[in-house]
Amino acid sequence: MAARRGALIALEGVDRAGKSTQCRRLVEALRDAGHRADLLRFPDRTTEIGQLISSYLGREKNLEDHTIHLLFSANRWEHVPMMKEKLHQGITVVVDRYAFSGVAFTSAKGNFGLEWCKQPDVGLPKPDLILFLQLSPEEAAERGDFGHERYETSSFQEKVLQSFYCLMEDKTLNWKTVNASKSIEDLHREIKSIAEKTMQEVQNKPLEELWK
Ligand code: NYM
Ligand code: MG
Repeated sequence: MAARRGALIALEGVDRAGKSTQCRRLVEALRDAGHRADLLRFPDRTTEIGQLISSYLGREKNLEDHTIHLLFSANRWEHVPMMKEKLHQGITVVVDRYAFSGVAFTSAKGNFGLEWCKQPDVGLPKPDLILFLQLSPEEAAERGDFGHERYETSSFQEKVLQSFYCLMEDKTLNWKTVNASKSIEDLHREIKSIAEKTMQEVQNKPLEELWK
């Protein structure tokens, strides 16, 4: 029998929904429970491509809209060999944002169709679970000022949310919406339990390809 594989779990949602906190908590809790788990975040600003992305987000650099979209995708692809290796070794990989942020943010710019936006990410490892941390734009605003990076305005985030809703209509993907206005602790418990159930369910199933 083939060795059990790890699960690929993505956390998505608008800015300030608490994704990074919940990703960290999830990986810690899975490790404490004896599972092997690793955290990845996209964009990964540490690579050469990631540094370009970071200077774009920080407005030090202007990049044409298609170009930055492709760089975000390339930043995912450069991690694919390592992600596959981990998953096949039985390590669960938790990703803080994935291709869905890529599509939602670019398509929120208005002059991009969803289909064009999805193409560069077709064939990436398909997440076994996508947890969508749902928070209304009003609640996000109540969490204090947005940062100063590109995209960090409530009007843009509103459009991003609408794009996420379109992506969530795809029933070939395992989207689970969780209420991100709950306390960190309650949300963590809910996420951990959904994640463990998924890990159990997919351990003997092949890893699939996204949007293929
Ligand atoms: N973002 C993130 C994109 O526009 N496309 C992508 O493919 C990804 C992964 O980058 N506002 C946007 C969403 C965020 C910004 O993310 C930086 P973070 O999680 O704040 O570092
Ligand atoms: Mg941010």
